[in-house]
Amino acid sequence: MNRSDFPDSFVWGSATAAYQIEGAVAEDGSGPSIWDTFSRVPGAIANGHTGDLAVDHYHRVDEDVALMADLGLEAYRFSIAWPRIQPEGVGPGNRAGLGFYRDLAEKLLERGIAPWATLYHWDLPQALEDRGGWLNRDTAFRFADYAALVAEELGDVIPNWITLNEPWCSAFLGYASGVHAPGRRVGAESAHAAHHLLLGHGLAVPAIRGAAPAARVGITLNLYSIRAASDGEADRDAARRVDGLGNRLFLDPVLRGSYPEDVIDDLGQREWFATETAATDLEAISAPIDFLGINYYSRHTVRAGSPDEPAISYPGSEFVEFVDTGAARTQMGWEIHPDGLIDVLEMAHTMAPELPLYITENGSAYEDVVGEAGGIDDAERADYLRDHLLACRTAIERGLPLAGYFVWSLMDNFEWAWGYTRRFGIVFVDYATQKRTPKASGRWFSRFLRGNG
Ligand code: IFM
Repeated sequence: MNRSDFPDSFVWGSATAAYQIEGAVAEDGSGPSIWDTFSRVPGAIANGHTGDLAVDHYHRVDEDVALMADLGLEAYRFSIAWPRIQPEGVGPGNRAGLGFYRDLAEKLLERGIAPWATLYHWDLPQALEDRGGWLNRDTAFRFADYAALVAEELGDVIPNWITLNEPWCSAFLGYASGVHAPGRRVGAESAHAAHHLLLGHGLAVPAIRGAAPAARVGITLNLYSIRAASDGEADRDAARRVDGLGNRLFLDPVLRGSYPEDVIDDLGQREWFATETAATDLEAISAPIDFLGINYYSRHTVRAGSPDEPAISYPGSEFVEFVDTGAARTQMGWEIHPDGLIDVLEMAHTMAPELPLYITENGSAYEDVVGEAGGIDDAERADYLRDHLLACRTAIERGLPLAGYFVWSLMDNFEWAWGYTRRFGIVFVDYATQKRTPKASGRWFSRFLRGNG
């Protein structure tokens, strides 16, 4: 496989998110986010880790942009911390926060690296959570205001905009299982959070375009390849449920302007969605987008579980079990299945045949070992990347409109509930010194990008 197997216009980059790398959570007028609060809840995060310092990117922008340039990256997907811009989630933009992202974008452009900004990667201003967070419909409107403000200020230096990252996680990890901020467990009502997130996305799309007419705007969904463990009816129904809650509950409204009725029924939320999702909401949610971002990591094989023993704490899928197929897994326990990347591209393409698709995240956590000479020989991560790039190439050969690929992640960082115990970077970070060292996977990717893969 060579880079020249891909179209010249193919976008090659890496991705990060604000709370995971920036640190400086209380600097220059930034307000608290739900992750600042949640990371202080005893037992919420491995080892009591927080994003207070993270990998200190806020103070190391020059070094980090130089690192990207050295690796040969041509695009960088980062997220903008809403509480840096609006410390209380409303009101005028904080000049220092806006200045930080302007500086970052300008430095990227100077190095020929295209900025891709995500407006919401999970760090809701705590002040908005205090008013109900994503369970409160008003948060969607506050998000659109924030999106317009940022696009107005930074639209001249940021060409590509992603409204939300993985709204499934915000809704169901945040408000159902409670393993992510804000750590609430409201059962099936967590679907209301999903709806308000999607409404926020739909309102933000025209708001961004109004403020920055040249902007390309999309959303990023985490999609899974799902299959039933057997042909039996109960297992197929389990697959339908997991595919419904994980994939279709987000793809359908964004791309088709409707909710999957079976999922709404599984959730027992028909009445709420009948009132709340007036035609106008779905019309807003399905605002035409310029691309769809897909984060792909793994495949799920599922079967029906016992009604006496709920296995998954997600509403409507309580009696579904994940099956261990025996396939290799990463340190996260996620099955490695590169062809699933093609499945999720096909899924989206079937619904929106004209829409360009980007893999906005793909990567793996492994226990990295620093060798005697200081190098990190992460052959498994390099294999993971290579195998998923091969899947990307196959997808393109099959005519799927895949237009770019972003590795998760540029460097090791705060992996949410796992704290710093899981490393996804192609660049190793020594958390004691903040020294960055490209791993073998990063050096391989760099050679690949330079045409010597
Ligand atoms: O670290 C996360 C990222 O923030 C969102 N997508 C999945 C990654 C790995 O868990």
